[in-house]
Amino acid sequence: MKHRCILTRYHRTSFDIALFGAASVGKTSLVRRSFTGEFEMEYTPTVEDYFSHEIHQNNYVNVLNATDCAGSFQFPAMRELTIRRVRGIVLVFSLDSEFTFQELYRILDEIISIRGENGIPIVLVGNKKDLHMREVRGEQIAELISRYRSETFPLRYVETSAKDNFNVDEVFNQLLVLMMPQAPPKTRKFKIGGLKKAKEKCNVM
Ligand SMILES: Nc1nc2c(ncn2[C@@H]2O[C@H](COP(=O)(O)OP(=O)(O)OP(=O)(O)O)[C@@H](O)[C@H]2O)c(=O)[nH]1
Ligand SMILES: [Mg+2]
Repeated sequence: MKHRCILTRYHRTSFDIALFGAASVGKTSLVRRSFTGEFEMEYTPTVEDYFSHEIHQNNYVNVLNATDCAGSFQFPAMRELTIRRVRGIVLVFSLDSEFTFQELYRILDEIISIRGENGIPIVLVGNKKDLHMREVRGEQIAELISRYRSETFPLRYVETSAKDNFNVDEVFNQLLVLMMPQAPPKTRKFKIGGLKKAKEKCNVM
């Protein structure tokens, strides 16, 4: 009798990403909502926090290691280190606050000055869509995108509500798509379940 083993191989790739944006725009709420399914109405300012999440697609496992940064500009050295280290950035403003949108210019200028010609993929997020109190016009967003989007700084835009769980996973999926072409460094193949699991998958012919 012939035994033919079908081993399920998974390609596992890790991506370090970071969330930036003004205070209280919903960075923590977005990453929590997408990674754990939870949402808190109560506001607790972040100093720096870390979240990890696996996205499974066929035989691929993409691990997102997210650094959730402080909204205030109190920690420039920490921020610079994070911008140098990560492979993708989620940049959040609140659709009901013109001030939080204007802050993006400052953050984008900083990202560009630090990353230089190496560039980095960015997903721009207009959050709190559920509030229906829009202070930021579509033309303003289009203007910012056309000013900063380039081959080295690919940029996509998503409108979300962390509260209503609207479009939240889309943010991280879009960032993955932008990061994919430069994937390899941390890619490795592995077999789930070790020998026992592999034996269970043997087809007897
Ligand atoms: N209505 C509404 N409220 C939201 C939404 N997302 C977040 N919030 C609320 O906005 C407040 C701030 O949310 P956080 O996620 O803590 O904001 P943050 O950007 O992490 O703030 P910092 O950590 O201070 O930078 C909290 O009270 C959240 O409940 C949303 O989509 N809609
Ligand atoms: Mg936070």
